[in-house]
Amino acid sequence: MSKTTADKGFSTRAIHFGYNPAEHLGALVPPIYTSATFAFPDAAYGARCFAGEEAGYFYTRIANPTLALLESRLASLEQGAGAVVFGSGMGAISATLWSMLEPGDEVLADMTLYGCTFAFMTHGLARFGVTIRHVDMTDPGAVAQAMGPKTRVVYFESPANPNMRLVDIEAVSKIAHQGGAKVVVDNTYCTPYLQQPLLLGADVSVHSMTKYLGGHGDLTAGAAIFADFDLAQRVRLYGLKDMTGAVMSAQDAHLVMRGLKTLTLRMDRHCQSAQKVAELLQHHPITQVVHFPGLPSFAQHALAKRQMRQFGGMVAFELKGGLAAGVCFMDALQLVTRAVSLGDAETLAQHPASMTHSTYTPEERQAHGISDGLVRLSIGLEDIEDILADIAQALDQAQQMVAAGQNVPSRGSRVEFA
Ligand code: 3LM
Repeated sequence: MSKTTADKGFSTRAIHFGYNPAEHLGALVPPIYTSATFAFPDAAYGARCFAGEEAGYFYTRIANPTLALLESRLASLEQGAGAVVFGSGMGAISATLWSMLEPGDEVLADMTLYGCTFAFMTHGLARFGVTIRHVDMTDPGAVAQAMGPKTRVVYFESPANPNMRLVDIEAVSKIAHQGGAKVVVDNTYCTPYLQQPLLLGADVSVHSMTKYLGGHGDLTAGAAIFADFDLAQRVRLYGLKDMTGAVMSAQDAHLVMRGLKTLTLRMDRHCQSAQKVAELLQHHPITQVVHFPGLPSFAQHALAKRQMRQFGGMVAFELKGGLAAGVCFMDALQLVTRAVSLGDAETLAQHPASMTHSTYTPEERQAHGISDGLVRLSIGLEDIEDILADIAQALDQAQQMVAAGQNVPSRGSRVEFA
């Protein structure tokens, strides 16, 4: 029997849920089961496992004790009926959607999606007879208008990567359910600590655990958490087992569970520091616009306060002087690291149009609200004074470049578009 922590607080469950050292020779940290396969006591038992008549472990691509512990912990944290973990966030997204859709079905997706999710839909699913329609989900009325008889899945991120637009999860879930569709929310930016989509009516919450859940930039993993256990089983036995094989390693599951132990502490710090960075950006004369849900000037600030526990660790902004000024800013950074990904201890800066969202054509980016001048920051855990000082000096350099009338980046950097 595991220690009963189901009724305990979020941090307690993130540390203890589903595990009792007394059942594992007293080991404080859960053992890592690296075995790919599991011995059958006799042939009939093996046959029953394959027939789904035995609950035992038999092959890690389907289930593994270390992965199962992480899955139960994630389901507890986001109050789902079940969870499935994957080898990447894209593994989670693709396995989930492969399992929910058939040729002829339609997905309603928000305008702004992470670049590879957009590519999976438009270059992937669309080739297999699924219609993808994009609608501005910041307006729930637009979702109601767009729902059709073939709409099976309503899919969005909130906040959206990279421009931070929010979607009212509760309102859109109601509309989707009225039309007979299921709702999948990418909750990567928030983690289960900041936002709980299933409690707001969504059916599935997907995560790239490569980001805040792992938290240290040293693993690639994904998860899907389900309101309905039967759908979780379908995604495991079809989307994971047969369609993608995107299985997570037990070592990485151990690292994610280590990350979960400090999730609330890290998120509190990411959020506090991001607020300060957003305020610095807002007050700098070179800044054109800052996208951060915690700023009172953010168009959806009221929704953010209602739907999110805090405002997250991601900030996006544009400088006067557009792309050239943004590139100058990025190249002037000394402490902040130029890299894609997010949710790490290190503060990271990247340029969505040429990096994470280069899967969109320039025309698509324009239509989908991803402007060429946008710069994205993932605020890390360094001392806030050091983060602010580095960003301030890089902003000053960009300002000097713009004031000098230069419209090419100072160090000869070039950003090319596909
Ligand atoms: C990035 N994002 O820098 P993996 N959903 C969201 C994401 O942001 C991501 C995924 C899913 C970034 C990765 S870009 C080459 C680097 C909201 C990933 C996919 O498969 O674990 O990478 O997650 O924005």
